[in-house]
Amino acid sequence: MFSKRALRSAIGGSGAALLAATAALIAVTVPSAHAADPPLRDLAAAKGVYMGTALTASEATGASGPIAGAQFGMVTPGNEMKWDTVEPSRGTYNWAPGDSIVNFAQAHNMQVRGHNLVWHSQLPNWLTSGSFSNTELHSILIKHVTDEATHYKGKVVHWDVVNEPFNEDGTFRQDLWYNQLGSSYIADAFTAARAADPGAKLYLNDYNVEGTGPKSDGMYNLVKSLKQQGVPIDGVGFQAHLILGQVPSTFKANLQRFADLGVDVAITELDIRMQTPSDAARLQQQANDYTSVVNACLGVSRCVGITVWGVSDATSWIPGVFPGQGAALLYDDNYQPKPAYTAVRTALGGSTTTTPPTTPPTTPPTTPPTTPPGGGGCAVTYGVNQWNTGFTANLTVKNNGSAPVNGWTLKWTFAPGQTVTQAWNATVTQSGTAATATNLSYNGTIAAAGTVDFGFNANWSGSNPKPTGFTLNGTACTVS
Ligand code: 9MR
Repeated sequence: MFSKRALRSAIGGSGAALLAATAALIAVTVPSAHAADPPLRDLAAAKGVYMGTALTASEATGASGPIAGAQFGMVTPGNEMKWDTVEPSRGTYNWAPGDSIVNFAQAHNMQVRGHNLVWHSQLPNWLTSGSFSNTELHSILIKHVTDEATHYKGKVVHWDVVNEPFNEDGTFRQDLWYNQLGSSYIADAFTAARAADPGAKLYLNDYNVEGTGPKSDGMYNLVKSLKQQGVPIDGVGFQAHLILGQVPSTFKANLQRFADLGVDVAITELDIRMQTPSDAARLQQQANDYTSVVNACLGVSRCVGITVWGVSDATSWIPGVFPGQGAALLYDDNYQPKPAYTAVRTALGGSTTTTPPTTPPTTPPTTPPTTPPGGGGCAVTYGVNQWNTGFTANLTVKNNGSAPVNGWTLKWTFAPGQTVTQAWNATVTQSGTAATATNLSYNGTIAAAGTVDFGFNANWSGSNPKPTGFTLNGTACTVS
């Protein structure tokens, strides 16, 4: 059957079809050393994780933009959803910067990690110098969380609800929130975020918590207690602003112990800084370090993805904060991929030797229905690309009705020997020859006369005919 990771259906993985199709092609005709590798986002999706990047609005319109759109399936706004940008004066919201990142994401078929709702930093002056009573501060906090999560409802898949609440010794940071409201501000923020956007996964996020130690222990104890209290926390983000040669050896075990509390884990702000200028030895060490981080995530089934904190060394935050250090990302100052890029690609199952395409297509080609049936019902187009004993299927499901379909389940019957191994843009389960695909959170609506695409990889034996008996929410579909 399926691994848990495969059943997570490759978040952001619409391009996995391209990967699989490319892999199929390679297997038959093309020497792999010369094949253009799929982008990181597709390699990650094929592993059941996402690969993301931070992006500021100015980076999105600059040289980082095309790389981000091509290589990454998730985007975190670098600054555009922080309090000082979003609510520069009390009760007045400035959504345009954050919206621009959402629009960029949608234009590039990426998902969005919202960052962040509550933090001690990048707060507007009216808030930090307002001398509010505890009661008033609490209501300001809840209103901000509610209004921002509501504005981005359905557009943000993960929220960093509370960012960086810990001191290095694992005690709570003495910031505006803790000092006036006590640690209960954390639970209250999660509860408000869940009420505003029940569909978003809610994360606690911090740095220097990647390996076990006092700070990580503090976070562990908090997550355990939040879970015990029934506070709606779904995930823990490990920022991973790391130093060359210092990837904690306990990273994977630490991720696993949090996952064992019943939360997802994610690497949310990865960069690995070094003394600059870089040299070949440092870049190789960095490549090894990136490999270790990717492997730590891939080794934990509840690790859902990895976000690097920016595309290029040219615009990274690091030299401004750590003078003399930098070169921490996957692309150099000239936007060229570094050994670390190749290392990440290899760790995600890509090739070790090829030069990545700079602007690969991000959306797999889809085949529209060739014989649209009249009237209501549905039409399935089933495209297959097969080799030896495996195949990739890309399905387009058309709603021929005059009303939207909200939430969809497509069922069909395989031939004996056809077994799905991995799906994208849907959750696919199988019992014998009976298969069921259901929508993910972001593609549950099929407009009237609209379509939805998903796909899967599978094995076959004997013969590999087109499956039969397709039904959409119980209504029979034509198939072509
Ligand atoms: O990348 C962000 C940078 O542009 C800002 O100047 C900086 C200001 O605090 O915040 C950076 O992002 C931080 C993130 O929001 C939280 N974790 C640490 C990141 C690096 O400082």
